[in-house]
Amino acid sequence: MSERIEGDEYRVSDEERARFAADGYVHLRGVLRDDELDELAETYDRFLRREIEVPGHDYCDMAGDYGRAPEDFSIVNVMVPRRYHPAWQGNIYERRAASIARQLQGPDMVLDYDQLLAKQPWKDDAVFAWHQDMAYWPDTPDTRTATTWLALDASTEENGCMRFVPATNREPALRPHTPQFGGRGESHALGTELRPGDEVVSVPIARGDVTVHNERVMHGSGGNRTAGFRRAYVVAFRSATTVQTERRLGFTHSHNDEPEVLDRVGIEGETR
Ligand SMILES: O=C(O)CCC(=O)C(=O)O
Repeated sequence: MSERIEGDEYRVSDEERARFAADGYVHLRGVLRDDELDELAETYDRFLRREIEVPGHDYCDMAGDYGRAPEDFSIVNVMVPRRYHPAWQGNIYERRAASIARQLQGPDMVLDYDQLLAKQPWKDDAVFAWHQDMAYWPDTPDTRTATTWLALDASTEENGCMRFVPATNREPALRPHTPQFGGRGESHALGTELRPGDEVVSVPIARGDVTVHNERVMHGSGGNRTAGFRRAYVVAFRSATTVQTERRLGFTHSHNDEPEVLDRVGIEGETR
């Protein structure tokens, strides 16, 4: 059991804080206990069985276009699940992740959005394209972000764990991103290319561990070559003023946001 946990708090060490600042991501062990994970997984699986209704493009495949039939999805993506299942708001993961975000990025971090990313078994194409999260979002003066990625199943090389290119967060400009499966009306996924010399680090993590990444580090993940699901639960924190600005622009991270709002971000070749 993690001695780092005290109620809603998870204690991040100075070394982990330094690693997050330098590399753009960090692996934190033992953030949720087994009983806490079991309870979250029960609701998670209700989303996967579609017992909790998720409208429009907030239930989609991140490895294909919006035309794919749900039974063929490779990466089941549920956007903003706490909106569709309000009982999740304020759950233990949100509270502990908030304590982590504040230690990594400052006391003004607030929850911006949540997301479920479940790779179906035996899906070679359950590949999350290389990207920097900021390419998906409107430009704002303060971009600080802590995105916590919780493994509900052990996340391995074989089932498609997260991969990072350390220190890309310190490059002077975002890399150019392009839509992966047609325009913004046809799919949500954006991607960018590895460059010669990029060092790729795979980060397998245990059930109950999290990785935390910032808005600029380049990351992605490979297919699922196992008989089991790879279930991840993401909660992202940004500064209160940034979240206010996003909402003023009509940007909520829902894939059902107005098309003209989504069109303003993630444009081919755009750099910031
Ligand atoms: O779950 C994955 O493989 C990718 C997740 C991701 O890109 C993100 O949370 O920003």
